[in-house]
Amino acid sequence: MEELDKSKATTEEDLVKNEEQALAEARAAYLPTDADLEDFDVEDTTQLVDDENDNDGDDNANSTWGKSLQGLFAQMTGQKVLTKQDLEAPLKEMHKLLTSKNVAGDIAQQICQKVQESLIKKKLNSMYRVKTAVRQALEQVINELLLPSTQLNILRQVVSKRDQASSLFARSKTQRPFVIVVVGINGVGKSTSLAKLAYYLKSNGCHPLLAACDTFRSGAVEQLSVHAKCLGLPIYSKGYSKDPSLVAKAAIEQATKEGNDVVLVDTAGRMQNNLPLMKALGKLAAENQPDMVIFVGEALVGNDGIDQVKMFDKAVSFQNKYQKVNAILLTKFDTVSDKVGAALTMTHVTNAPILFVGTGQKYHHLQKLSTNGVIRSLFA
Ligand SMILES: Nc1nc2c(ncn2[C@@H]2O[C@H](COP(=O)(O)OP(=O)(O)O)[C@@H](O)[C@H]2O)c(=O)[nH]1
Ligand SMILES: [Mg+2]
Repeated sequence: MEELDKSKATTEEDLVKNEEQALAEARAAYLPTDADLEDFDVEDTTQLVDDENDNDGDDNANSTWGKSLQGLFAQMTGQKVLTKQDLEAPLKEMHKLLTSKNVAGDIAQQICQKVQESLIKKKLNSMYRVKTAVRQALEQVINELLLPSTQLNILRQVVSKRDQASSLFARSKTQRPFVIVVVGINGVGKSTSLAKLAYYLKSNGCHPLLAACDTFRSGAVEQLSVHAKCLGLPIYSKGYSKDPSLVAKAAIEQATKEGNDVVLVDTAGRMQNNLPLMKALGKLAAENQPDMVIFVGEALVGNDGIDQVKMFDKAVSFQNKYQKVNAILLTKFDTVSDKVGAALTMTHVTNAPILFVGTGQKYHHLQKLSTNGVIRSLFA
């Protein structure tokens, strides 16, 4: 109905009024209010999962963790040295638990294997010790999984490139900005997440330019343009049916001239098995050499997530082996709080860290993911 009303708008005044109203609605939907921001901190992972009462001991049998492990390891009370046999049944339970939380089967297997390796032949003489040992072993394994070899801090990277440029070229405006490309299948939240990243970077003193390189899906350019207006940021767009790689290139050139320190490139969603579209993405990556490629996926994705992230990683590196998926952003975390499996699975498959998780539709709904949060969610 609203669509029809809009098409009836005959005078220019009506059009402007409609546009203003749409923008006001978008602002209300996306921009956080002062009250929203009062307790907000992107680093504060307690907002995802409450870590407040976290302590190693876990001797509190009333905690969920305590209960889970009591069930899993009750049979071990009184054991002196843990053997492979002792661990078999409880690890099978742990495997079941992990897969029920969406951890892909073979990743769950590897986690259990590592926990087993670190516990076998350990001398333990009380229930309390078993629980602590298992928790520590699991924490260690998950820590290694979630913090792969490359740690990354998007803000530090953008600022560091900018500072390097300003000292080297004394603001000659010839140094390329930091370029970020978001990739993923349709509807996972790429454009929304891109807007959230822009909000985060702007709030921290950066000057982003949005590049509308989803030249495929009808409405995508307008959607990004609404975000740009809400955020008070510039956008580079050339409409539809254009080669997204060329649009990105032109956007980077404009940002270089205008002194924007970071370009956020939106791309069209595509299924990972759509070869022509995946090739186009490879071309965009090879021709524009982004500093960071972020794979955006839904937190609730199951085993398909492995295939998705692998295929995108392959596509991005297709024409340039130095390009890869550098980071993962998991969206809609607010709708699947206990399904943290995708985080573990995807990080393991790509060795790319989870940059942020999306926790809602507003711009400030972006959070870092803590190991403790993941462990608590797994055993909640
Ligand atoms: N609840 C929730 N919704 C989200 C989140 N991120 C994105 N969305 C919603 O997911 C839908 C698709 O988002 P969009 O950015 O257009 O996806 P794209 O096709 O990948 O660009 C929109 O309705 C967004 O508001 C999130 O973290 N939580
Ligand atoms: Mg989009």
